Amino acid sequence: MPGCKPRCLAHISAPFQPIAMDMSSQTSQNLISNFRVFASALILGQAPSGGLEGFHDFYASTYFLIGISLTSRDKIISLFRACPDQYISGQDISGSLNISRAAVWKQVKALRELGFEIEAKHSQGYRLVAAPDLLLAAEIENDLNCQLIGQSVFSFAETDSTNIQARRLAEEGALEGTVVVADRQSAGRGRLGRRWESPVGVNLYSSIILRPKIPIQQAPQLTFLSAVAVAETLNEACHLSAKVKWPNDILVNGAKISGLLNEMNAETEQIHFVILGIGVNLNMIENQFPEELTYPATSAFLETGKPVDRLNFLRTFLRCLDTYYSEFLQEGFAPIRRRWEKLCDMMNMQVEVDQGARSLCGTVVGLDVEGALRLQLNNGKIEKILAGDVRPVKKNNEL
Ligand code: BT5
Repeated sequence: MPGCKPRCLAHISAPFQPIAMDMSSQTSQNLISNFRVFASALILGQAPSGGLEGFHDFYASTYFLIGISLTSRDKIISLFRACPDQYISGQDISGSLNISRAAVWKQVKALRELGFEIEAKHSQGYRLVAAPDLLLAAEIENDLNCQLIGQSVFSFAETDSTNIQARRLAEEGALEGTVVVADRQSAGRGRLGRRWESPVGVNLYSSIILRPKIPIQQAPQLTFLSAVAVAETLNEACHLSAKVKWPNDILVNGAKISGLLNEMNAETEQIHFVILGIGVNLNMIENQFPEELTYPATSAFLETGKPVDRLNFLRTFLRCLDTYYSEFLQEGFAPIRRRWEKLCDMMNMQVEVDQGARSLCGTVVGLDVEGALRLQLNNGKIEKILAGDVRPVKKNNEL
C-alpha cells in the first residue's frame, strides 16, 4: 500500500508454530519470537494491495449498485426505525434528507426492490411494515447501545473477505470497534490459507477492528474472547448448546458451526490493530457446505429447524462482544478464561494432540494466560500446547 510501512499481519489464534512448551520454560519470550517469525512469513505472502481505491471499488459493488445513495437510504431506514409503526410524511423525509419529494419516492422504490415492505398512504406518508433479512449498516447501528463495538459499520453485498476489507479500513485509520459485514464472501479465508465457504444471504461473515493497548503476547486472548461471545450468542439467541474447541472453533453436537480468523498488525512491542474475523453458519443448508470438509459442519438452522434472523443475531453478538471486551480491558483475561473453560467441550477429558512431528496424550486441564491449552500428561507434568489438532481419545469400544 502506498506510503505504508511494512507491518506484520499474523494469525493470532494460539498455534503460531507446531511446538509444545514446558510450563517452566521462557514461554513469553518463545511465544513472541515464534510470533515474529510467523508474522514475517505472512508479510511476504500477503502484502496488501489496493488501498482506498480498492475499497471504493468494493463499496461500489454493495447495495449501492441498485442505484440509491447509501447515505440517503440509511437515513430513511433510520427515520423509520426511530418512529416504529408510524407514518412519516414525504415532506418530512424530504426535509430531513434535504432531497426532493420525487427523490424520496425513488428511494422508497429502491428500498422496496431490496425487499423492504413500505406502505404509502395518501396524506399520511410512508410506514415501514417489514424489513428483509439484510445486514445493512443503518439496521445494525440503530440503537445498538454499545460502548466501543459498532461505532462505525460497513456493509457489503459481496466482498472478497471481510478480514481484508477490515484491514484496509484499519490501515486508513478506522475507529476501534468498526464492524465490517458482508452478505457473501468470494474469497472467505480460514487459517493457514484454507477456504471459508461463504454462500450468499444465509450466514454471518463479519470482521471487527480492535485497537487494544495490551502487550503483543496477550493478543491471542482476544481469540478466546470472541469464541466465548459467539458461543454464548448461539446459546442465547438460537437456544443451542454450543461449545468452544481449542483454539478457534465453535461446535454444536460435535460439528463446526463457527470459525474464527483473528489477525494482528503490530510493530515491535505495539499492537496497531487486531481484526476479529468471525464466520457463523446460521441458515446454511446441507448442499451449501463444501464436499471436502476436514470436520463435520452444521448450521443453527440445521440444528433447530428454525431460520435465524441474522440482523438480530449480529446485534446480540455485538452487544455481547462489547460487554466482554470492556470487561477484558478493565479486568484482564481471568473472567474470559473462566467462561471459556466452562464452554470448553474437552475440559478434564483425555485427548490426543497431533502436532505433525509428534503426538501427545493427556488430560485437558485448562487454558493458560497466553491462550495455550494446558495438558496434563500421564506422568503428571503439564505441557502447554501452542499448536496442534486436539481430539478426544476414543475408548476401545468406540468406532
Ligand atoms: C476457520 O478456519 O475456522 C476460520 C474461519 C473464519 C471465517 C471468517 S468469515 C469472516 C472473516 N472473513 C474471512 O475471510 N474469514 C473470517 P480453519 O480452522 O482453518 O477452518 C477452515 C476449514 O473449515 C476448511 O478447510 C473446511 O474444511 C472447513 N469449512 C469451510 N467452510 C466452512 C463452513 N462454512 N462451515 C464449517 N466448516 C467450514
